[in-house]
Amino acid sequence: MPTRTGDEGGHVQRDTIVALSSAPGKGAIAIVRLSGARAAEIAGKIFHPNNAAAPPENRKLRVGKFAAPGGRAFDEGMAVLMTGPDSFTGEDMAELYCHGGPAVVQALLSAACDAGARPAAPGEFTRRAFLEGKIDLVQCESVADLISAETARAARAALGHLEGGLTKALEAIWGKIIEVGAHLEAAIDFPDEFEPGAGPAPPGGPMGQSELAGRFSVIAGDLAALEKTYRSGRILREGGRVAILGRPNAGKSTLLNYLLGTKRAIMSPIPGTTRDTVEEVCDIGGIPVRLIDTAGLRDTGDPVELEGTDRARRAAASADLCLVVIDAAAGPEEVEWAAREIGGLDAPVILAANKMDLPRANLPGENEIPARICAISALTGEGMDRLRDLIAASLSGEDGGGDDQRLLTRERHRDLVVRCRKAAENGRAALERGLSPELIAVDLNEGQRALSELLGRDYGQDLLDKIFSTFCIGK
Ligand SMILES: Nc1nc2c(ncn2[C@@H]2O[C@H](COP(=O)(O)OP(=O)(O)OP(=O)(O)O)[C@@H](O)[C@H]2O)c(=O)[nH]1
Ligand SMILES: [Mg+2]
Repeated sequence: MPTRTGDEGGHVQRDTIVALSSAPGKGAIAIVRLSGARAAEIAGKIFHPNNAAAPPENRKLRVGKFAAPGGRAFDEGMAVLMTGPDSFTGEDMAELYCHGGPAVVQALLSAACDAGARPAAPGEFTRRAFLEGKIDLVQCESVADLISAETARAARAALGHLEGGLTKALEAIWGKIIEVGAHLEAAIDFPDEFEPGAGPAPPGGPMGQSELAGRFSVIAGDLAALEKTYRSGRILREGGRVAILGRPNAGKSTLLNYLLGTKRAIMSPIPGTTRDTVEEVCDIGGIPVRLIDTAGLRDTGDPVELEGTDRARRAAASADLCLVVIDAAAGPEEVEWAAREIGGLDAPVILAANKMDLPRANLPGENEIPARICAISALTGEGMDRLRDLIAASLSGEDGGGDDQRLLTRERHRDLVVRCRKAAENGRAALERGLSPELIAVDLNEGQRALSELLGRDYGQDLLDKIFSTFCIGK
């Protein structure tokens, strides 16, 4: 593993930080954490174990009382010391378990500061874990993702990243880049064997030009495959936006309510009932889905309704998937409208042919509608399992269905993977143009830099500030 080139790294003595690590508000118990060289000393000043005669032991929970330095006890609870480097941050840490009321927590935080600690910045514990080399940057991000995961599947995916799933995939590519780099170095030293048409490399010698070009293609291909996972990875992390669109009275609000299992939106036989967008999150196939009910689309002179249809269009423009709902009993004009409407949408579309419970309902033919068609009744629930499966499949994408443990989940990941892939493609093109190994090494270095930044082997203060500023305090 290369050394990191950031400006904060290494095993330096940092000041000792303190924060509430459990959720704020009232609860049975709250957890306050300390990390830094003075963690044990500060904990010793504010926590007084009942069996004070016994010496403190690493990782052993003790019962006792909390008090400000030199002050009277304000709570009783438990505390544990965890010495570095085998702690989460890699530094000495203490965890204090007090009663979970705001007054007690505030008293404990103040006591810790009086004893010499400093309030932690957002994500500072995780930042220290990174700086101590306990986890890489992709794993740091997954800590935040695990905390904010809204479905069990999203949480499992974040845990997979924390356990190194994506890191392993990136390291495999890193290994291939290093190997190509070694051959390029050799080619710089033995230029004759690098000539076009020189044939396979002699044992121990540098690879020939075409073999190297092949290696660049493999690296670019691996990166392109990762790149394709970004849509499903982002959706699993942030949630997928699904806009429900259709003409007035098609049953959009009834469908929203059925999928949510609550009467969130007003439903009525009067066309034009929904005026504003109505958004709510639900779990579909383990994916957090933000369903957006919209106003029925029709030409109108009513300014309020017009604003509603504008909002519907905006919801469609920013959606990951559009659910176009038609009243399947309304005749061919409804199907023609849907076909025209779908033609103008950018996002993938599923056509929900609703009201299939009505005797005169007709399912449109595949040739009539340029989208997946699903027959449903939002009133009876018919076809809803299939609709959920289609929504989940569309949001997971072809490449997301396989392995949730190695998805690109953030724009930062995607941008750096694209940068690395382009460098590999440039390297291959340079080889094909017969450029010198020195010039090809420039592309390779660029690719290496992008991967280094992704894993946090090469970072600046600004990058860390940007990433950790989105964390909560206490993590
Ligand atoms: N028979 C039957 N009626 C339905 C079905 N879905 C909705 N309806 C009825 O259709 C009418 C309109 O339903 P809504 O859900 O309010 O329709 P909407 O598309 O939200 O309408 P707007 O908000 O006006 O755009 C209501 O009377 C619903 O009970 C269905 O699957 N079968
Ligand atoms: Mg409605």
